[in-house]
Amino acid sequence: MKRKAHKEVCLKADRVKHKTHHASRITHHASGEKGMALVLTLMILVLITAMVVEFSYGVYTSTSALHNWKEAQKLSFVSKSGVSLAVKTIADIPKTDLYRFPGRMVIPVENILEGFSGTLIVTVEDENAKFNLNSLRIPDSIKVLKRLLTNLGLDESIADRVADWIDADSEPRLRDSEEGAKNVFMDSVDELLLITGIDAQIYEALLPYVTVYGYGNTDDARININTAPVPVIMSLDARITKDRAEEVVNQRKLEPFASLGQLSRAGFDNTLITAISANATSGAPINFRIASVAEENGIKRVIEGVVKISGSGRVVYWREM
Ligand SMILES: [Ca+2]
Repeated sequence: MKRKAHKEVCLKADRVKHKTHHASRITHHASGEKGMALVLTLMILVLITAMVVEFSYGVYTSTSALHNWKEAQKLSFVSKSGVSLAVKTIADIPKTDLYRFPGRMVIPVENILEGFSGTLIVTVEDENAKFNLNSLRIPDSIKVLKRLLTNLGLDESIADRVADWIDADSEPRLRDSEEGAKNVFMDSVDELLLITGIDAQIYEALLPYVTVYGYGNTDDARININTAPVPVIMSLDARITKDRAEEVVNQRKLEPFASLGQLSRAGFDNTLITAISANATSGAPINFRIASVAEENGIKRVIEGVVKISGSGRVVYWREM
Protein backbone atom coordinates (compact mmCIF):
# COMPACT_ATOMS: atom_id res chain seq x y z
CA MET A 1 0.00 0.00 0.00
CA LYS A 2 2.70 2.41 1.06
CA ARG A 3 4.85 1.46 -1.91
CA LYS A 4 2.00 2.09 -4.33
CA ALA A 5 1.38 5.50 -2.95
CA HIS A 6 5.06 6.29 -3.21
CA LYS A 7 5.10 5.23 -6.83
CA GLU A 8 2.09 7.42 -7.58
CA VAL A 9 3.76 10.41 -5.97
CA CYS A 10 6.88 9.77 -8.04
CA LEU A 11 4.86 9.59 -11.20
CA LYS A 12 3.08 12.83 -10.37
CA ALA A 13 6.38 14.46 -9.68
CA ASP A 14 7.70 13.28 -13.02
CA ARG A 15 4.71 14.73 -14.80
CA VAL A 16 5.17 18.02 -13.06
CA LYS A 17 8.86 18.02 -14.01
CA HIS A 18 7.94 17.33 -17.59
CA LYS A 19 5.35 20.14 -17.65
CA THR A 20 7.81 22.57 -16.17
CA HIS A 21 10.39 21.66 -18.73
CA HIS A 22 7.82 22.13 -21.49
CA ALA A 23 6.79 25.51 -20.10
CA SER A 24 10.35 26.73 -19.91
CA ARG A 25 10.84 25.83 -23.55
CA ILE A 26 7.80 27.94 -24.47
CA THR A 27 9.11 30.88 -22.47
CA HIS A 28 12.39 30.54 -24.33
CA HIS A 29 10.60 30.77 -27.64
CA ALA A 30 8.48 33.69 -26.54
CA SER A 31 11.38 35.72 -25.12
CA GLY A 32 12.17 39.02 -26.81
CA GLU A 33 9.18 41.27 -27.35
CA LYS A 34 6.87 39.80 -24.68
CA GLY A 35 9.58 39.71 -22.02
CA MET A 36 10.68 43.21 -22.90
CA ALA A 37 7.10 44.47 -22.65
CA LEU A 38 6.75 42.91 -19.21
CA VAL A 39 9.97 44.51 -17.99
CA LEU A 40 8.87 47.90 -19.37
CA THR A 41 5.45 47.58 -17.73
CA LEU A 42 7.10 46.77 -14.44
CA MET A 43 9.47 49.71 -14.78
CA ILE A 44 6.66 52.12 -15.58
CA LEU A 45 4.70 50.80 -12.62
CA VAL A 46 7.68 51.35 -10.38
CA LEU A 47 8.13 54.85 -11.75
CA ILE A 48 4.48 55.76 -11.25
CA THR A 49 4.56 54.37 -7.72
CA ALA A 50 7.70 56.36 -7.00
CA MET A 51 6.17 59.50 -8.48
CA VAL A 52 2.96 59.10 -6.50
CA VAL A 53 4.90 58.55 -3.32
CA GLU A 54 7.12 61.51 -4.09
CA PHE A 55 4.20 63.70 -5.02
CA SER A 56 2.16 62.94 -1.91
CA TYR A 57 5.29 63.26 0.19
CA GLY A 58 5.97 66.62 -1.46
CA VAL A 59 2.48 67.84 -0.69
CA TYR A 60 2.76 66.57 2.84
CA THR A 61 6.09 68.25 3.49
CA SER A 62 5.10 71.56 1.94
CA THR A 63 1.90 71.71 4.00
CA SER A 64 3.75 70.89 7.19
CA ALA A 65 6.63 73.21 6.19
CA LEU A 66 4.13 76.04 5.79
CA HIS A 67 2.68 75.25 9.19
CA ASN A 68 6.17 75.01 10.66
CA TRP A 69 7.18 78.22 8.94
CA LYS A 70 4.23 80.11 10.43
CA GLU A 71 4.90 78.60 13.84
CA ALA A 72 8.62 79.35 13.48
CA GLN A 73 7.88 82.96 12.52
CA LYS A 74 5.72 83.36 15.61
CA LEU A 75 8.34 81.72 17.83
CA SER A 76 11.09 83.78 16.22
CA PHE A 77 9.13 86.94 17.00
CA VAL A 78 8.53 85.80 20.58
CA SER A 79 12.17 84.92 21.20
CA LYS A 80 13.35 88.19 19.60
CA SER A 81 11.00 90.02 21.96
CA GLY A 82 12.67 88.11 24.78
CA VAL A 83 16.07 89.46 23.71
CA SER A 84 14.72 93.04 23.51
CA LEU A 85 13.20 92.64 26.94
CA ALA A 86 16.51 91.37 28.34
CA VAL A 87 18.46 94.27 26.79
CA LYS A 88 15.94 96.74 28.24
CA THR A 89 16.10 95.06 31.66
CA ILE A 90 19.91 95.27 31.73
CA ALA A 91 19.92 98.86 30.45
CA ASP A 92 17.40 99.81 33.16
CA ILE A 93 19.66 98.62 35.98
CA PRO A 94 21.43 101.72 37.34
CA LYS A 95 25.14 101.58 36.42
CA THR A 96 26.12 101.85 40.10
CA ASP A 97 24.05 98.74 40.89
CA LEU A 98 25.33 96.64 37.98
CA TYR A 99 28.22 95.20 39.97
CA ARG A 100 25.57 93.51 42.10
CA PHE A 101 24.45 91.54 39.02
CA PRO A 102 24.13 87.96 40.27
CA GLY A 103 26.04 86.40 37.37
CA ARG A 104 23.00 84.68 35.95
CA MET A 105 19.49 86.05 35.85
CA VAL A 106 16.29 84.43 34.61
CA ILE A 107 13.67 86.95 33.51
CA PRO A 108 10.10 85.73 33.99
CA VAL A 109 8.00 86.49 30.92
CA GLU A 110 4.23 86.14 30.73
CA ASN A 111 1.65 87.01 28.06
CA ILE A 112 4.24 88.27 25.61
CA LEU A 113 2.02 87.79 22.54
CA GLU A 114 -1.69 87.26 22.06
CA GLY A 115 -2.36 83.75 20.75
CA PHE A 116 0.93 82.45 22.12
CA SER A 117 0.34 79.72 24.65
CA GLY A 118 3.89 78.39 24.85
CA THR A 119 6.76 79.29 27.14
CA LEU A 120 9.47 81.89 26.89
CA ILE A 121 12.56 81.64 29.07
CA VAL A 122 15.11 84.41 28.95
CA THR A 123 18.42 84.08 30.76
CA VAL A 124 21.11 86.73 31.07
CA GLU A 125 24.68 85.87 32.06
CA ASP A 126 27.82 87.91 32.58
CA GLU A 127 30.10 86.82 29.74
CA ASN A 128 33.17 87.97 31.68
CA ALA A 129 32.54 85.41 34.40
CA LYS A 130 34.51 83.30 31.90
CA PHE A 131 38.12 83.21 30.71
CA ASN A 132 38.73 85.31 27.59
CA LEU A 133 40.49 83.09 25.02
CA ASN A 134 41.52 86.19 23.04
CA SER A 135 43.74 87.24 25.96
CA LEU A 136 46.09 84.34 25.18
CA ARG A 137 48.58 86.58 23.41
CA ILE A 138 49.61 87.61 26.95
CA PRO A 139 52.00 84.98 28.46
CA ASP A 140 50.52 85.34 31.99
CA SER A 141 47.08 84.66 30.56
CA ILE A 142 48.25 81.30 29.17
CA LYS A 143 49.16 80.31 32.75
CA VAL A 144 45.60 81.20 33.85
CA LEU A 145 44.05 79.02 31.15
CA LYS A 146 46.43 76.15 31.97
CA ARG A 147 45.28 76.25 35.59
CA LEU A 148 41.63 76.40 34.48
CA LEU A 149 42.13 73.36 32.23
CA THR A 150 43.74 71.45 35.11
CA ASN A 151 40.87 72.45 37.43
CA LEU A 152 38.43 71.06 34.85
CA GLY A 153 40.38 67.81 34.53
CA LEU A 154 41.55 68.65 31.01
CA ASP A 155 45.04 68.58 29.46
CA GLU A 156 46.80 71.92 30.03
CA SER A 157 48.50 71.71 26.61
CA ILE A 158 45.15 72.74 25.10
CA ALA A 159 46.14 76.29 26.16
CA ASP A 160 49.19 76.10 23.83
CA ARG A 161 46.98 74.98 20.96
CA VAL A 162 44.52 77.87 21.43
CA ALA A 163 47.40 80.35 21.88
CA ASP A 164 48.96 79.20 18.58
CA TRP A 165 45.58 79.45 16.85
CA ILE A 166 45.38 83.12 17.88
CA ASP A 167 48.97 84.40 17.90
CA ALA A 168 50.26 86.07 14.74
CA ASP A 169 53.39 83.93 14.38
CA SER A 170 53.67 80.39 13.04
CA GLU A 171 56.12 79.06 15.65
CA PRO A 172 54.47 75.89 17.00
CA ARG A 173 54.43 75.40 20.79
CA LEU A 174 53.53 71.75 20.16
CA ARG A 175 54.43 69.63 17.12
CA ASP A 176 51.11 70.23 15.29
CA SER A 177 49.67 73.25 17.11
CA GLU A 178 50.15 75.71 14.22
CA GLU A 179 48.46 73.39 11.68
CA GLY A 180 45.82 75.46 9.87
CA ALA A 181 46.02 78.14 12.57
CA LYS A 182 43.94 81.29 12.10
CA ASN A 183 46.63 83.58 13.56
CA VAL A 184 44.11 86.31 14.42
CA PHE A 185 41.65 86.79 17.30
CA MET A 186 38.74 84.38 17.64
CA ASP A 187 35.28 85.59 16.61
CA SER A 188 33.39 82.77 18.29
CA VAL A 189 34.09 80.05 20.86
CA ASP A 190 32.90 77.57 18.21
CA GLU A 191 36.29 78.07 16.52
CA LEU A 192 37.70 75.79 19.22
CA LEU A 193 36.34 72.89 17.17
CA LEU A 194 38.57 73.88 14.24
CA ILE A 195 41.76 73.64 16.31
CA THR A 196 43.90 70.50 15.86
CA GLY A 197 43.70 68.35 19.00
CA ILE A 198 40.41 69.82 20.32
CA ASP A 199 37.45 67.50 19.93
CA ALA A 200 33.74 67.90 20.73
CA GLN A 201 34.21 66.46 24.22
CA ILE A 202 36.89 69.01 25.17
CA TYR A 203 34.81 71.79 23.57
CA GLU A 204 31.69 70.84 25.57
CA ALA A 205 33.69 70.68 28.81
CA LEU A 206 35.30 74.07 28.17
CA LEU A 207 32.28 75.94 26.79
CA PRO A 208 30.72 77.10 30.12
CA TYR A 209 34.05 78.63 31.21
CA VAL A 210 35.41 80.45 28.16
CA THR A 211 34.49 83.45 26.04
CA VAL A 212 35.97 85.49 23.18
CA TYR A 213 34.70 88.84 24.49
CA GLY A 214 37.16 90.92 26.48
CA TYR A 215 35.95 92.95 29.44
CA GLY A 216 37.48 95.98 27.73
CA ASN A 217 39.59 95.42 24.62
CA THR A 218 39.44 92.19 22.59
CA ASP A 219 42.49 90.76 24.41
CA ASP A 220 41.48 91.97 27.90
CA ALA A 221 42.30 89.16 30.36
CA ARG A 222 40.12 90.34 33.24
CA ILE A 223 37.62 87.94 34.79
CA ASN A 224 34.81 89.26 37.00
CA ILE A 225 35.25 87.92 40.54
CA ASN A 226 31.63 88.84 41.36
CA THR A 227 30.28 86.42 38.76
CA ALA A 228 33.03 83.86 37.99
CA PRO A 229 32.40 80.19 38.90
CA VAL A 230 34.74 78.37 41.33
CA PRO A 231 37.09 76.74 38.71
CA VAL A 232 37.61 80.15 37.06
CA ILE A 233 38.34 81.92 40.38
CA MET A 234 40.85 79.17 41.23
CA SER A 235 42.61 79.69 37.89
CA LEU A 236 43.54 83.29 38.81
CA ASP A 237 46.47 82.15 40.99
CA ALA A 238 48.00 78.81 42.00
CA ARG A 239 47.53 79.75 45.67
CA ILE A 240 43.73 79.96 45.40
CA THR A 241 42.40 76.69 46.79
CA LYS A 242 38.89 75.34 46.17
CA ASP A 243 37.88 76.35 49.72
CA ARG A 244 39.13 79.91 49.18
CA ALA A 245 37.31 80.19 45.83
CA GLU A 246 34.11 78.90 47.47
CA GLU A 247 34.56 81.51 50.17
CA VAL A 248 34.64 84.20 47.43
CA VAL A 249 31.30 82.89 46.15
CA ASN A 250 29.80 82.85 49.69
CA GLN A 251 31.04 86.36 50.49
CA ARG A 252 29.80 87.92 47.24
CA LYS A 253 26.32 86.46 47.88
CA LEU A 254 26.24 88.45 51.14
CA GLU A 255 27.71 91.57 49.52
CA PRO A 256 29.41 91.82 46.10
CA PHE A 257 33.03 92.99 46.11
CA ALA A 258 33.10 96.68 45.25
CA SER A 259 36.88 96.50 44.72
CA LEU A 260 39.55 93.81 44.48
CA GLY A 261 40.88 95.05 47.85
CA GLN A 262 37.68 93.78 49.48
CA LEU A 263 38.78 90.22 48.61
CA SER A 264 40.47 90.32 52.04
CA ARG A 265 36.97 89.39 53.27
CA ALA A 266 37.53 86.01 51.61
CA GLY A 267 41.00 85.67 53.17
CA PHE A 268 43.07 87.08 50.25
CA ASP A 269 46.22 88.85 51.42
CA ASN A 270 47.71 91.88 49.66
CA THR A 271 50.32 89.90 47.71
CA LEU A 272 47.60 87.63 46.30
CA ILE A 273 45.38 90.59 45.41
CA THR A 274 48.31 92.25 43.61
CA ALA A 275 49.10 88.99 41.79
CA ILE A 276 45.60 88.60 40.38
CA SER A 277 44.94 92.29 39.66
CA ALA A 278 45.90 92.02 35.95
CA ASN A 279 43.48 89.15 35.40
CA ALA A 280 40.57 90.09 37.66
CA THR A 281 37.97 92.83 38.03
CA SER A 282 35.12 93.57 40.40
CA GLY A 283 33.58 96.07 38.01
CA ALA A 284 30.09 96.14 36.58
CA PRO A 285 29.42 93.55 33.85
CA ILE A 286 29.61 94.91 30.30
CA ASN A 287 29.18 91.86 28.05
CA PHE A 288 25.96 89.97 28.64
CA ARG A 289 25.07 86.65 27.07
CA ILE A 290 21.35 86.49 26.43
CA ALA A 291 19.56 83.24 25.64
CA SER A 292 15.91 83.50 24.66
CA VAL A 293 14.09 80.18 24.27
CA ALA A 294 10.53 80.18 22.95
CA GLU A 295 8.64 76.90 22.81
CA GLU A 296 5.14 76.05 21.65
CA ASN A 297 3.55 72.79 20.46
CA GLY A 298 6.86 70.97 20.56
CA ILE A 299 8.65 73.51 18.34
CA LYS A 300 11.51 75.45 19.82
CA ARG A 301 13.22 78.68 18.77
CA VAL A 302 16.46 79.70 20.44
CA ILE A 303 18.18 83.03 20.04
CA GLU A 304 21.55 83.44 21.64
CA GLY A 305 23.37 86.70 21.62
CA VAL A 306 26.08 88.62 23.38
CA VAL A 307 25.22 92.22 24.01
CA LYS A 308 27.74 94.83 24.96
CA ILE A 309 26.11 97.45 27.12
CA SER A 310 27.51 100.85 26.39
CA GLY A 311 24.85 103.52 26.51
CA SER A 312 22.01 102.16 24.41
CA GLY A 313 23.34 98.60 24.07
CA ARG A 314 25.03 97.02 21.08
CA VAL A 315 24.72 93.47 19.83
CA VAL A 316 28.11 91.93 19.13
CA TYR A 317 27.04 88.36 18.46
CA TRP A 318 23.73 86.89 17.40
CA ARG A 319 22.70 83.36 16.55
CA GLU A 320 19.23 82.01 15.85
CA MET A 321 18.48 78.29 15.99
CA1 LIG B 1 49.90 81.23 15.39
